[in-house]
Amino acid sequence: GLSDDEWNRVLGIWAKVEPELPVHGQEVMIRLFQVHPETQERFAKFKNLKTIDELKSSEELKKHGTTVLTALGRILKLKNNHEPELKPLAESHATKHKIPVKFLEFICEIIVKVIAEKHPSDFGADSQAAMRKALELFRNDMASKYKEFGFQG
Ligand code: BLA
Repeated sequence: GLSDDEWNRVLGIWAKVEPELPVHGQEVMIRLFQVHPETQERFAKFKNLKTIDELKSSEELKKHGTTVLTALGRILKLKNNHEPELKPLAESHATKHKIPVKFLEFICEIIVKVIAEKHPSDFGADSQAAMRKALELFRNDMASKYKEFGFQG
């Protein structure tokens, strides 16, 4: 688990992300699709967006980015007690969307990078390390729930 200091760092930077959640979410999704194009194929509603301009002007993509970061924020705020919030998410991702753990790794790394770019003076090495640890906890628990739902991930 994370220490109190680590959780304070995670929730401290999250408080700076939250006022502009849609902007961060949109950037995360666009970056994910650019760096790992195979992830875009998983979205029936986004796979036809070809250019960066199309991605940027999609209100639906911005909305999805907001959904992602809103769910993640709720999970982070529950610290180590995220199981009730995680379970339905793991279920949909295991049985409906079928998203490999590898893709969760991709998006988590991009989330750290986007926050680092947007908040250079508030997200130093120790805070980045704490966030990586929190996201690893999230992924590991998603992976073990995946198995309970019969998806090897
Ligand atoms: C949908 N993803 C969702 C939903 C939530 C999240 C809350 C809507 C409710 C549901 O279907 O359960 C949450 N998505 C997240 C979180 C992360 C995220 C917390 O990416 C990351 C921290 N889901 C993934 C990844 C992909 C993904 C890595 O975690 C793709 C590479 C796909 N999520 C995905 C898809 C949907 C979805 C395809 C359905 C989208 C739709 O058609 O509405």
